[in-house]
Amino acid sequence: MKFRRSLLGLLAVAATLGGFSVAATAQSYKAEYKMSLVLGPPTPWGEAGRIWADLVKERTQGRINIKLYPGVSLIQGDQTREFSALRQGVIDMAVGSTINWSPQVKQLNLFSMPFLMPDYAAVDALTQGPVGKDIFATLDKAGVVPLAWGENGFREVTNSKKPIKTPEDLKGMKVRVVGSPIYSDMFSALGANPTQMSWADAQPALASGAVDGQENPLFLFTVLKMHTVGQKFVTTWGYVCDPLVFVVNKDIWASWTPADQAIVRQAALDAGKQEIAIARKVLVEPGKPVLKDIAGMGVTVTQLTPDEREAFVKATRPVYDKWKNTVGADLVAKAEKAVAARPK
Ligand code: X2X
Repeated sequence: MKFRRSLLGLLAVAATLGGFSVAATAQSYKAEYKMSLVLGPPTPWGEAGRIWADLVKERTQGRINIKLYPGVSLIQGDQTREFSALRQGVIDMAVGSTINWSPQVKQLNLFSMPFLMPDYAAVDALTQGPVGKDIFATLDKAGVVPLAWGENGFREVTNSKKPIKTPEDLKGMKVRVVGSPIYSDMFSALGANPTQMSWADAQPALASGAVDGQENPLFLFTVLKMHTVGQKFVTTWGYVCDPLVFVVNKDIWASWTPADQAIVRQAALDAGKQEIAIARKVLVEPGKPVLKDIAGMGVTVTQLTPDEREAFVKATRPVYDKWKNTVGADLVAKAEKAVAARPK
């Protein structure tokens, strides 16, 4: 008992000397930590959270217990408020999409710049290189502790009306877009009629026909059975890819011992790596099995030829140029360079 008390005292002193605002004693740990996610298991995104939480629990012998809150339920489904809620401590930790946090952290719009990343090697060249480091430094400055990258995926456009092969096919189409203005800009540039809404609102809007189309990774199309909400046409154009970021609220982070911080960080890195492999599996295996699954649901899958794709690149180029300054011209130039130098 005496030994224990002096040990705790020592830890508290060490924590104070280390500049922590909260004494890193076992007493400051919460019984349960709240992790926010837009999509839960069995989506890859949900698996990212589940694997992270499981690894942390196992490796801390239950000192850190994490409960998953999919559907961004801690903030009533309003995914664009997730970053602010994380900063304020309404949320303890999250695996979040760069899209949903980009209203607060404008540099994250980098990943939404149309046709910047042609393939997975390009995504990796950004997240796993100096650009990824810069973005983590920005997130840290913005008030959270970033730990690892995951992946939602390349976002493909789907609709209930007709195959999309040219920008003209999108003319007048009502498309649900995420709550980040660059998406409205892109779909407007393509002649569509974009409507911003949360994912929670998107599903009933698709089911009722209030909107004709949406864009999301194909993995979600099958897991969420989007053909049952009228989505009969899929076009693989790979215009953007949204990475996921594993983060922890700063005060929560400071309340953990350095040893537990190291465990949480390593668990995030391990979970991110596993999750990226899961998210890509159905798309990198020979014959892209996910496309066959979708076709098997009675859905028409349109794969653009390079020339057809180029028409979309051209039509969205003014949006790219406009957003370059918002994201930061230096960061965009660095990203373009990294993409050009990627291993092929
Ligand atoms: O809302 C979406 O489309 C989703 C689930 O992909 C995100 O949260 C970015």
